Amino acid sequence: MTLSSAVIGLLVALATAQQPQYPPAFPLQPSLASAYNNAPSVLPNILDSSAPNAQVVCSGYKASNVQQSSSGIQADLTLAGTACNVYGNDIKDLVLSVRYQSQSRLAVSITPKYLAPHNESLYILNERFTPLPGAEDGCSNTTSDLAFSWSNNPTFQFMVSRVGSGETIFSTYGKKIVFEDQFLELVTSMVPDYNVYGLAESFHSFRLGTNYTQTFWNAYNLDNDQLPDVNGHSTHPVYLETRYGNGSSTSHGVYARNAHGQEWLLREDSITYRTIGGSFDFYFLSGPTPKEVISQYQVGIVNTPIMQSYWSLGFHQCRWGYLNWTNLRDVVELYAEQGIQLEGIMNDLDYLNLNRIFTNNANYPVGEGKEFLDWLHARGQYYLPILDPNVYAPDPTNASDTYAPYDRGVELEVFIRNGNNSLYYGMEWNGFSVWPDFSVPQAQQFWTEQFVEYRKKLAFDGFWLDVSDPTSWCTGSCGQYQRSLNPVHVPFALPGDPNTSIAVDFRYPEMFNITNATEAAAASASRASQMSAYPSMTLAPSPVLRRTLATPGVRNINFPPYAINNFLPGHSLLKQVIAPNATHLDGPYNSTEYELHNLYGHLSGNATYNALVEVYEGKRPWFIARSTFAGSGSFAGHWGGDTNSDWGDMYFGISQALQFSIVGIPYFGVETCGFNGNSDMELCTRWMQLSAWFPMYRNHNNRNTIAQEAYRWSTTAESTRRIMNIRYSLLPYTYTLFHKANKAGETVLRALAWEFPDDASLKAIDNQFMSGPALLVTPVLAPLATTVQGVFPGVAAGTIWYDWYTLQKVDVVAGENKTMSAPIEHQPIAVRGGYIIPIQKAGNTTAMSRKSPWSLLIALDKDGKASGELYLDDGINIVQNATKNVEIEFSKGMLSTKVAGDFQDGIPLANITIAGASALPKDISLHIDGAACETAVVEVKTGGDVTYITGLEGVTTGGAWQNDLTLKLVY
Ligand code: MIG
Repeated sequence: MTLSSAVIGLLVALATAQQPQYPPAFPLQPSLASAYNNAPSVLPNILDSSAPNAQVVCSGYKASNVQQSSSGIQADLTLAGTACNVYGNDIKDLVLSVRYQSQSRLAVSITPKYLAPHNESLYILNERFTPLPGAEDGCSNTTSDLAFSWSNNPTFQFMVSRVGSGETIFSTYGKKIVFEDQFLELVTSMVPDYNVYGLAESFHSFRLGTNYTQTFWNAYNLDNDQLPDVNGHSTHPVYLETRYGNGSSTSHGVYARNAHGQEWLLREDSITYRTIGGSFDFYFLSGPTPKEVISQYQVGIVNTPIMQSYWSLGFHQCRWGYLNWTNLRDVVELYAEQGIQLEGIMNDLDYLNLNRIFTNNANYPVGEGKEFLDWLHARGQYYLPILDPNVYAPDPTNASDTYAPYDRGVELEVFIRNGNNSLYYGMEWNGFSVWPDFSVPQAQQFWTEQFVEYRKKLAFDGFWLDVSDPTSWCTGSCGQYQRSLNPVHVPFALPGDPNTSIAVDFRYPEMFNITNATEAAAASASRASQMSAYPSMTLAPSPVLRRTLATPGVRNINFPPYAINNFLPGHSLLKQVIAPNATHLDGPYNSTEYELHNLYGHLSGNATYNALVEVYEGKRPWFIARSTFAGSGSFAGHWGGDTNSDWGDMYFGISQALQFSIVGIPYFGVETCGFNGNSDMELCTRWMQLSAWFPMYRNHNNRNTIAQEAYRWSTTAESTRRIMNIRYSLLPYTYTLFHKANKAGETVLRALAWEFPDDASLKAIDNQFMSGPALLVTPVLAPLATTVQGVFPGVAAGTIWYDWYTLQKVDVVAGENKTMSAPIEHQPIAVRGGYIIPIQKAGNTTAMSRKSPWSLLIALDKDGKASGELYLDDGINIVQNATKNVEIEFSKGMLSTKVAGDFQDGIPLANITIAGASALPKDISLHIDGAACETAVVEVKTGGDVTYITGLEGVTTGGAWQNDLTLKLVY
C-alpha cells in the first residue's frame, strides 16, 4: 500500500466533486433551544451517587387477595406505605399475575390494576408490536420445571426456582418493588461471579461481567459509533445465565418484555432492572443448557430467525463513496479479475438525489442503472442499496420543490405528529424530514407503494435500512417554522464534506506506523494541517447534566425525572433521535415516542420486510436493519455498526455476533476492514478472514477513507481467495444451520461454552467461536502476529479435533492454550471429530457453487463414528414446493444416508474424505436404495490417517441425495 499526497489530493477532489450543493447549516430553532437549555437541573443517574436510592425511600407493596390455581397465581399488590414519588408518581394498586406457560417457561407480570383505556399503552406493550407469549395447553404448576414463591415479609418479594434441585434463578427477596409512572425498579440477587450473556446490543466482552450497565435507548453515535459499554442501535432485554459446579452446568434465561428506555445494572451480587415506563413483564426460561435457553426464547417467545435466501450467504461489497454506475461496474469487474467471489454490490447514499429516498441523482441515472442491473443480474450478482426511513419535507414556499412520497404520505396520514396534530419535522441527511409512523397499518400501505413504484424504475435486490433508531439531527420538531430553508444540510460536517476537519480521514490502524512508517508520517502531517485549516466541526454543544425530582402528578416525557445512562450528552433522550414527545397515530392511545422509541427500528424493519415480500412476490427478501428489538430476527438481519478500523473493534465483533445469536438474529455481520478511519493491508486481511464466518459478510467503509476492497492489497486478495473458497464450499453446511435456526431456534455462530456447557474454563471465551457444532475458528486478532493461541474443548473427554487444512489430528492436551502458526494468509480452523460436513466446491457465486459436485468430509470421533445432516430447497422462495433433509451417519466403516423429501438438485456425490481413518480399505461396496452398484470407477487412497474416496460421481449420476445410500469400507 502506498499513500502519496496525490492520493490524498484525489480523495479531497472526489469528496468535493460529489458534494451536493446545500444551503448553509441553520441555527437551532430558538424556542426549542431555550426549552433545551431550561431543562431541569441535574438528572439523577447511575453516575450520581447522591441520587436518592429508591430501595431506601420507597415503600414496596403488600400482596392480598391471592388466588392460586394450577395454572398460576393472581394477587393484588397495594402500596405498603406512603408514596415515595421518587422519580415519578407511585402507582398504588397493582396486579400480580403468574402463569405456568410451558414446561420450561414461567411468566410473571406486575401491571397497574386500574387502566383507563386511553392510557393503557403507557403500561402495556401491545402485542401488535412484538409477540406476547401465551400458555401452552395443559401447563400447570405440576408440569413446570420452575416454581414461584413469594412473601409479604417485610414487603412483597418473589423468587423463581427450579423444581427438583431447588436452585434459585431469580429472587427479589430483601428488595422492594418500585412501580411509578416513569420509574420501575426491581432487584434480583445473583450468585458470586455470575455468568450473564446477551442484553444486545452492546460493544462489550461476551461475558458481561459483574460491573457493567446495559442501557437501552436506541441511538446512533455519529462521532464514534463503537463506544464500548453504552447503548447501541438495538434493544433486546433478554439474558442467558450459566452456572457451573461439579463438572456440569445449568443455564436459564430471563426476558423482560418492555420497550421503554431502561437499564440493567450488573453488579457484584445483584442485577438491578430499571425502566422509565411500562410494566414488569418477565419470562423465565428453565433451559437447562444454553442451547435450550436460546431455543426456548426464540421458539416460545419472539419467533425464530427468518430463513435466509441461499445467496444472502455470499460476500457483499459496499462503500460510501461509489460515485456512479461505472464505479460499481469497475468494482464488480475487479473482483472477478482477481478471482474473488462477490455476490452483491451495495450502494450507500451516493445514488440518491439529495439523499431523498426512492430517487436517483444525475450520477446514477435510472436508464443506465437498468443496463447495469441487467448486466449484473445476468452474472448472477445482486444490487443492494441503502434506505433511510425518513421522508424529505419539501420547501412549502417553492412550488418546484416537489417530492411525491411526501405528498402521498400526507394524503394517507402516515407521518408522526406533534401533540398539536401538526407534522413532526425533524432532520436527516436530506434536510427537514417526516417519519412514517409504522405503528399504524396505513404506513404499511404507504411504504409498500413506494417500493412497488421504485422497483418499476430500478430492479434492486434488497435493502439495508439505516438510521432507523430513528435518528434526527436536531432537537424536536425543528423544521416546523423553517421548512422554507429546505433542503438544509445537517448542522455539522459529514465525513467527506469538503473544507472540513473530516474531509479526509487520516487515521490508520495500530502498528501502521511500524509497518508503513513513511506513509504514517505523511498521514499524520496531513491530518495536522487539515485540523489546523478546519477546526473540528461536530455536533452542537450539549447541555450540562442537571437534576430534578418528580413533580407530583406530572409526567415529564422529554426530561423524565430519572435519567437512564444514555451516552448522549446530558443523558438526553431528545438528542439525535425523534423527541420523546412526538405523537403517534395509534388512536385511541396516541402513544408518544417516549413509549415507542425503542420499537421504531423493529416496526420500520417489519414494514420494509413486508414491502419487499410484496415486491418479490414471495421470494425471501435480502434485508438488514440498523435498529432492532426483541423479535426482529423473524424478518431482519442486522449489521454491527460503524466500526473503527482498528484491532479492538474487530475483536468486539465476535462478542456482538454471539449476542445476536442469543437474541435470534443470526444473519449478522460487521463492517469488515473497518468503517471509520483507513484500513491497512494487515487489518483488512485478518478482518476478511474473521468475517468469512459471519453469516452477513460485507466489506464497507466511510467515504472519507481510502478504498479497501479485498483486491486492494495483493496479500489481502490472496488470503481472501483462500478463506472465501472455504466459506463458499461450506454453504450447504451453513444453509442447513440457518434452516435449523428457523425451525428450532438453533444458532449459527456459537460460543464454545454452548457446545461444551460443562467446561467452566470456556465461560468467557470470545476470541474463538464455533460455526455450528463442527467447526472451531481461532482468528488472529492482533497486528504483527504470526502465531495465535487457542483452546480445544472436550479433549479431556476424548474429543478429537482435526486441522481443517491438513486433516491431521490437532496435537493438544486438555486445558492447553495451544500456540498455532498463523502467517498472514492463514487462519487456523479445526473440525470436530464426530461430525460429517457436506461440501460443494466454491464457484464464483453461490449459484455456481450449488452446481459443484458434492463431497462429504467425515471427521471420526474416538469410536470411529460421525454424523451430520443436510437441508436443501430452492434457496429462493418463502413457501417451498419441495425440500430435502438428509441424515448422514458413519459407523463401523459404513456410511449411510437417509433422505426425506422431494427436492432434487441432480448433482452427484463425487468425493468422500475420512479424517482419522488410518487403514487402507481392501474394497468398498456401494448400495443405492438397497441395490448394489458397480464401483470400478471409484478410487480409494489413504495417507496420513486420511482416507480419500474419489470418482463416485460416475456412480451417483442421479444425484447425491436422490436415494438412500450405503457405502461400506471392507478392511
Ligand atoms: O453515517 O449512509 O451505519 O453504514 O455508510 C451516516 C451513511 C449514516 C450510517 C451507517 C453507515 C452508512 C452511513 N450511515
